Amino acid sequence: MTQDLFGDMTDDRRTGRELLCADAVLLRGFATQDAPAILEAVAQVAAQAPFRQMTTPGGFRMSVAMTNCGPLGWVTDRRGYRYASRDPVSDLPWPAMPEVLQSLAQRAAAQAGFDYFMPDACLINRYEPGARMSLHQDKDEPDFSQPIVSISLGLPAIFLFGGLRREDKPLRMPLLHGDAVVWGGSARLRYHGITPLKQGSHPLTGDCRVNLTFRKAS
Ligand code: MD6
Ligand code: FE
Repeated sequence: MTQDLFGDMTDDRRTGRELLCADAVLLRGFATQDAPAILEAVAQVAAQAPFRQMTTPGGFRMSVAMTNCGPLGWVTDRRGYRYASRDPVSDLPWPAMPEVLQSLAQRAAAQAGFDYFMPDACLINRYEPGARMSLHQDKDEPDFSQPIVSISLGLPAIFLFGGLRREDKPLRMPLLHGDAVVWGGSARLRYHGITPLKQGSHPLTGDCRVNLTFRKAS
């Protein structure tokens, strides 16, 4: 783990900590060491619950392919956005959240000042070149006092980090392989998105970006 490499040094720049805004922290390289194990866990999840492009309530097919693990998974279809305990494709429960993922999310949250984070939902997003995520708020969870932990692997992406109103001009922040973002509190309902992924190749993921977001959804 990155913080162990730096021993007792707590200087923010050395530990790769950047404050995006109040209550949103970027932990550069937090997951780099664990990336092979994380990607192995993602492959195991996807073997049981394959990546699929879901449909928005408005009838559009998302460019990002998604799957989930843990007791709850985020889904969208013509009926709306929600959390569900079963994969609608197979009607089976989502795969259990692998320990390596659970522990990673808890450690990232604790680094950002959220102790005792117990995620019960892990949404896994896979972006191929051209895939994007338009500006949105994460508001399908019942308790906005709980943070969200986001891990980026593979190809880099530009994260759009807006305000509490859709019209607020977003910051553009590159998210690189191994980066973690933890946000909560006053940042929890900020609009955010991902610009269309650029072509490229990453040694661990090939031509894609994988993003994991951990939430308490019950
Ligand atoms: C992504 N992330 O990074 C999309 N949502 O691919 C999100 O939509 C997101 O990174 C809530 C909190 C953190 C995130
Ligand atoms: Fe989001």
